[in-house]
Amino acid sequence: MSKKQWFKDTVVYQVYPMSFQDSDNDGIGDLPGITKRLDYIKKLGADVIWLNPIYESPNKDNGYDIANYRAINPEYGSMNDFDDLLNKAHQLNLKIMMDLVVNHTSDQHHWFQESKKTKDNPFSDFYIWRDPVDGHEPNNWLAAFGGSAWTYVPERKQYYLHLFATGQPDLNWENPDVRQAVFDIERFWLDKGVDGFRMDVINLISKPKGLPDVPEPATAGKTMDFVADGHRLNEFLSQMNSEVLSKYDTITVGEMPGSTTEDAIKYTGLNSHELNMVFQFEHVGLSPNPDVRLGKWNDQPVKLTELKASLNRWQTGLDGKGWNSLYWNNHDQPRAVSRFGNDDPKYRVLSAKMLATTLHLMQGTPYVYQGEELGMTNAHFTKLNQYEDIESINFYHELVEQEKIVDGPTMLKYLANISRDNARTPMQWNDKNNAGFSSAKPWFALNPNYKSINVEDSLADKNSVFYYYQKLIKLRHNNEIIKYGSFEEIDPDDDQVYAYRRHYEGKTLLLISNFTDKIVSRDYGQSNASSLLIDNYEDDKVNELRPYEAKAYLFK
Ligand code: TEU
Repeated sequence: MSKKQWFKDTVVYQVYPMSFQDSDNDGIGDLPGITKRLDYIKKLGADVIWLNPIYESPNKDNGYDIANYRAINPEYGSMNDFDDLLNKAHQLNLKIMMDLVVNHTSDQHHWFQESKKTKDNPFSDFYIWRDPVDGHEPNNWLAAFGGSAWTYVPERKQYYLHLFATGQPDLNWENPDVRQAVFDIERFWLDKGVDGFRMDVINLISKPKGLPDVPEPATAGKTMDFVADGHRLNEFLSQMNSEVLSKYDTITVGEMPGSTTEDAIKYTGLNSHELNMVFQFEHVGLSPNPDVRLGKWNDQPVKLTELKASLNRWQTGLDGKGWNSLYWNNHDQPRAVSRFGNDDPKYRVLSAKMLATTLHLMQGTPYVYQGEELGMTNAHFTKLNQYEDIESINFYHELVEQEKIVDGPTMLKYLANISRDNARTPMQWNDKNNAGFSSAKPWFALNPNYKSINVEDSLADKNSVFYYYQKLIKLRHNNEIIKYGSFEEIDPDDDQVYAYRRHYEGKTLLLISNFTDKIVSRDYGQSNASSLLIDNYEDDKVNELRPYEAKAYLFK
């Protein structure tokens, strides 16, 4: 494997700094807190740490609105704290991946502060400004966090585009000065020794020519799909790669809402020289509400056959042509065991291990979101004032109070099922005060189940989800067939069991996962296997699959 391809051998651990570990007792996670916990991440076996944004920000979208790309948010610490974290991580042979948010900045960034003043200053064309059309917004695009994607600025007598919050103006990537400014930001962090970037909604940076309306009825989801994977995206990513990324030994992943496998092959293809891999959204966008105006806000479970069809499409679609990221959850998604498994105490551990086995034996680079390795669950909030996320709150007000599309109790059920807040409750380190996250009142509510789901208890239990993840990561590190094997789907229509094979250099790996709480039996020839690689029941009844049982076999 060439030096440049080490991303195929790695497992990434995602840290949401605000909720990971507080060290200065202000109730907010910080960089020294992460440094203090590096040994824990190393013990899990991860190779890379993805840090959600830690830059100076007014935090209208928890750091995804950056006001200064070269300064650390004081709530997280200083640049010296960052340098200390980076050095200690490297001493432990852990790489650091930063979150690069360059589709938009904060409206408090000095570029925007200048841009909005006049039409003829050096930053006037750094953003996407348009004249009113018949006294209204330039088109019918809607923003991902509610309302129009346009906001009027009287000083300029123009609207500016923001695909997300009004405080997140979209950068104008058509402007070569914007691209060079972004490349300089990347060089700043890469020259400090950072090992790569997760690029936030990077497939939105090339806007469609003329910014035409989306087909009515416009929705936020349709707007994002309409803008995604624009006509100059490959050009911009190729320029970024040739001018910056190719000069360093980096790992890069592009967050690409709406991208297809065909798109992903263009960005991550073996000869594409753009990015290493993408975060696609198909499998986490399943079971949307039948009413398109409600988008993702739904409480229906994901159908296994649809989940299999989606993941299998990406496995077979990129096999030998590109590279997948593998993830069940992150800071934008509900907790995996609640969404795809079963967080009833009777089945939580088993189904968390089953989900991990199913994902980690696929082809691609696995991402573990903080707490996923404990089997942390959704928060199961019941009241609106328990929510913090701009997306949750904005859509409650828009869909319940303004547009009256859904009633309050129903929307609260949808939020409990799928809001981003589910992923942002503080990390659960122990069963003591504030779960060991902080000695001050945490910025966001703890999940009360920290009393029974926490790191300390997990490390003391050899059958914990933590040690199971550790085993899976070790299996990946030590088995080429897991890293590089091809993918063969089995029985796509089976709505109880997920099974697939991997093939590499004459060997075959067989994965069989029972996604139900029933005992089922399946025979894929596992009795002829040369060895059992892993089983979340620790013993094997061969053709019988107990509730949420997952196992993998090797055939030599
Ligand atoms: O998310 C992009 C994105 O598409 C998500 O907002 C997703 O569509 C939504 O959360 C689904 O409900 C990235 C970041 O991961 C997210 O945290 C930011 O809020 C967003 O971009 C804007 O920067």
